[in-house]
Amino acid sequence: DGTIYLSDYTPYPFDLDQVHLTFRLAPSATRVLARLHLTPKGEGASLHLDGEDLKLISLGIDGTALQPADYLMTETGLTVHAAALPEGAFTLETEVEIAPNANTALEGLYMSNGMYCTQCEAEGFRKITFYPDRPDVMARFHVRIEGDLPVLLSNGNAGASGQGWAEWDDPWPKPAYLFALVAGDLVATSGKFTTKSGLEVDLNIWVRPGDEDRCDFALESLVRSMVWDEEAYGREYDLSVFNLVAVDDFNMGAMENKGLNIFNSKLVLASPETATDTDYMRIEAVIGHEYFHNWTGDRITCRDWFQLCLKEGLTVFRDQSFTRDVRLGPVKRIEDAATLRTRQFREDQGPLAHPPRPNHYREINNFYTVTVYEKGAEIVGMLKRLAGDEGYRRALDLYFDRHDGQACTIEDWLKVFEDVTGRDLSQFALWYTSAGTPHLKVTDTYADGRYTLTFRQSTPPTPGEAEKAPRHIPIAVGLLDLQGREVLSTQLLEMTEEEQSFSFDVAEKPVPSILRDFSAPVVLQREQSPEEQAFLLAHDTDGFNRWEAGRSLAQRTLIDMTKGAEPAPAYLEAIGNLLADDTLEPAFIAHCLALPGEDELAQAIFAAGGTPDPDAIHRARNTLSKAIATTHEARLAALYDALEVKGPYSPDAEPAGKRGLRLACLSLLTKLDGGTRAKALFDQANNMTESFGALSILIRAGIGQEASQAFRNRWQDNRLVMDKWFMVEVAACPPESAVSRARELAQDSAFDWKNPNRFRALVGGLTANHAGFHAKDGSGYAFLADWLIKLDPMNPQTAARMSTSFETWRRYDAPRQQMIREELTRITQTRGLSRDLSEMSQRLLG
Ligand code: B3K
Ligand code: ZN
Repeated sequence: DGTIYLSDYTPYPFDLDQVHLTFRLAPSATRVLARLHLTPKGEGASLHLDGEDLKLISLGIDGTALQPADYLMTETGLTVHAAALPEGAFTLETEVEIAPNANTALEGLYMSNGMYCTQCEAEGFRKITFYPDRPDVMARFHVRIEGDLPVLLSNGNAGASGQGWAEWDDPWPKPAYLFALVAGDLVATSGKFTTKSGLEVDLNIWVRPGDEDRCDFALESLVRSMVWDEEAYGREYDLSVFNLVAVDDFNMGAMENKGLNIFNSKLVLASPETATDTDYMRIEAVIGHEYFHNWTGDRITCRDWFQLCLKEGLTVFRDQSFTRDVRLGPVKRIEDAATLRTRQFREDQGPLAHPPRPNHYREINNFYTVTVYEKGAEIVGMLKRLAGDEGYRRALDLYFDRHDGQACTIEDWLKVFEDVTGRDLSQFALWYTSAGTPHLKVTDTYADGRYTLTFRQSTPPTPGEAEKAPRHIPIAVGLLDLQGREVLSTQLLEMTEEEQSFSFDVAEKPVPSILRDFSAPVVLQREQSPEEQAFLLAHDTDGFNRWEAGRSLAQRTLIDMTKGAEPAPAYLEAIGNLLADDTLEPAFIAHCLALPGEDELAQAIFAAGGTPDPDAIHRARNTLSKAIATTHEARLAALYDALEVKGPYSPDAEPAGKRGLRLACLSLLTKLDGGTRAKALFDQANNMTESFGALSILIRAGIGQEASQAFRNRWQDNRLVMDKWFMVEVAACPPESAVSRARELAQDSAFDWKNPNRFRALVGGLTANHAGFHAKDGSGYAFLADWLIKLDPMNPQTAARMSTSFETWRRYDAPRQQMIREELTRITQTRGLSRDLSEMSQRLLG
């Protein structure tokens, strides 16, 4: 069935050192001429090149055309028989024709608003020319672009150019997935950077004319990233130019092509009026991420796609550390851990669970997942804890020394840590090769001055893995006395057995703070009273665990409320203490005030053996918010007034934290004031954070119509802001009208469903509305399935990605399960389904 297995890996039988490409651009008939300099590694191998949707114009070797009997062409590639190959090195010449303007999948060479651009990862280069399209074939690229457009870009350093043509040379060998080409009418915001060793680098952020006033922050972020990588990892940039281009039609966030990063425009363009604090933060993080790939991805790449998390997990870990260093540290850890738990634990809990390094796939694009990225980053974080800061730095230095210019595996990566620390990481390697989230049960005893913590680990089964071996789990622990003083500062316990105990000498029975800083991606299971949780929320010296205590308290309160309980007084009181504590960062308080999301609650209820009721969850959250507001109205109102940020907008962490907390207060106060404050803020706001924040709050309260209309009128010509509008209209809409609102908007003339951002805004807006998507009559499921089926022939990648909203189906009651299964079955039975969506829907059905 086309499944590809890790165990089938074999090296490519040819060396490819140089590649010459000439592009003659034309929207419906671009010609691509390729010359590949190949040297066989052994004898007798035939030459296989990947190629899809290519019209072959000519094919020759060393200047002589090949005859039909010399080769075989199929839907997926071209094989030149061994007998037709000369002995020793040779040059293969091909010319093909492709149609960028017909490329709606946005993979390969395609067009977006009159501009040519490429997306080659994972296997898009084979839609450009015949080539060994695999990451372990690394070559030096020389590119010539011919086209009647003012800006013509490719990887590496600029070569000769003239009217209507330009040449580019990339001195660094790279796999084809890092190739990029951009051609269009573009303008640059430019800067300069001098590396530590004195290399002068031109920096350019390229955008469509009209967007150039929203590029400054992207440029600043790039410079910050370059400085940070020199300081934190000793990594310098290695070309005389770094180009970054913003594109409106893009399947994902961004792409790390060597020297020519291509970005979804939503992750580049920002001005105070159009971008929120969260947008600014995302932009900085993703610019960092793609830039950091230059070393962890480009200079050292993956041997095969099973190793994807070698570059992605490490690079996410690097971008998270970057954000932590340049913004507010502890809050960033809370955000990253919370994302991991809501999204990656959810993946592990369902039919799509897979190891960070999978061992088989049908369509690799389906494996750009939270497990590969975010869990991959957690694994790097655990390695760092085990190796220590200094050991980690030495391991990374060795990794860069030993593997620069290579295509590597997870084994290579773990080996540098083994060599540097002298540890045996064979058990640790299970984090990469096995799926699932370990559950860690904790019990404690105290006797004769000895406090003992006992941990028992077990991992629920995942598809294809019934039995799970114990993992190597780093558990950071601290102990507090009853006054909240630390009697044991953070220690790292290393658990390797199924059950293990650790003892400490302490004068009185302490309160433990376990899994500090979220030291391992596991589910902690422990008996804890609401009083103990409230105590830790008030006193824990570890920022993450402090937040975590409040989170668990909120979660248990809400779950009890879905069964009819009243809001827990312990929780309401704890929130009051938090609001009164002016030693805390506003951003931290804001995170503590945010209730667990509806989907997260559904996940927790299911994990505890229950069946979530989406409407009851929605009601419980509303009721609890209202109870918080009523109990603490005066304090919230005072905070709301005190937190006003005056003066010109700055996206820095401090004012952003204040705005965040202020909006959290506003959201609660709106339960009581009929929207007076939110309407006033909406009218006065001079930045998108507050304008959009107020709008969302009004829509959520069911009183957003006027504001929504005004917002739309004001921003109808701004694509990125209109995406926000589509999203919030459905995501924040009261659940009972979510599906009808989504249907209405799908008919709206501004709903350009072929644009991935707009599609995700509307369809993703519905799936983000938990109780709306899970409407009892199944209309939410039908809406999603209809749109996936419609989008799939156009853009399989985005369709497949959006299908993951169905991954939670086993959580719900029998009628809902039945309806989702029917929708998934309808999808699998659709004729001509893409490999992407067909693999996903089959796996989803399980
Ligand atoms: N490496 C790209 C993702 C490519 C996705 C292909 N379907 C972006 C990133 O992780 O930096
Ligand atoms: Zn990446």
